[in-house]
Amino acid sequence: MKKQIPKGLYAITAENFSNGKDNITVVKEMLDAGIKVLQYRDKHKSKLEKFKQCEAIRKLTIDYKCFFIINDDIDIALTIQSDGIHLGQEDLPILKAREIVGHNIVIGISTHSPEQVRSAVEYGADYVGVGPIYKTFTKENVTNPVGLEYLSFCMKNIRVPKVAIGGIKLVNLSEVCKYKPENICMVTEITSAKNIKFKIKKVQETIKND
Ligand code: TZP
Ligand code: MG
Repeated sequence: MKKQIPKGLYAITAENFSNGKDNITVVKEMLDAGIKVLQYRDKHKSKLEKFKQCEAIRKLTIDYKCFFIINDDIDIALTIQSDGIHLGQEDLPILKAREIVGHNIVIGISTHSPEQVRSAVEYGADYVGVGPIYKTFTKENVTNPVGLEYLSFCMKNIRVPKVAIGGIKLVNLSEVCKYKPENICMVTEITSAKNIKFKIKKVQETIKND
């Protein structure tokens, strides 16, 4: 059976926004708090540093039964056998990525417009990122916010799982939940929280109750 991204909260590493903690420390806290979908994203480290962190995280995510996705690095994803790979609009085309990873690794694609999301599905994306919903300072060269309107379009027209992302915080989570995306992604709201476990608990409660 083909792997599927579990529904719910989707966390992403962001070492620059982690109160001085390294990715491994933050990931351990996230896993202890019950995170079931995690993406490794690091735009500054060398390939070797990323590989070492991903190798350690792969072991942890297996122990904690957490779905593990790697951003950008298909070679690392294949080497450590992650559950998924996440690509942007300027990465390898989906068909080429699929030729490399096959069907045992899920492919997720960031999308920012109806054209992009339709094309992502047509070429076989297993899930799509939908965002940035709100303004965010976490990602460099990020596109302008697409708003809840684009999320609404995707919910009505796109059959693969939708991951809402970008500027989502505990304070605006309820309005995103109204659209019922399969996944909600928060980066800095979690990585920079003083108490990651408490923050995840609050987020999970809000997702469940909405
Ligand atoms: N892709 C689109 S927005 C974003 C990424 C990686 C960053 C979202 O970060 P935050 O801190 O949840 O706004
Ligand atoms: Mg990328």
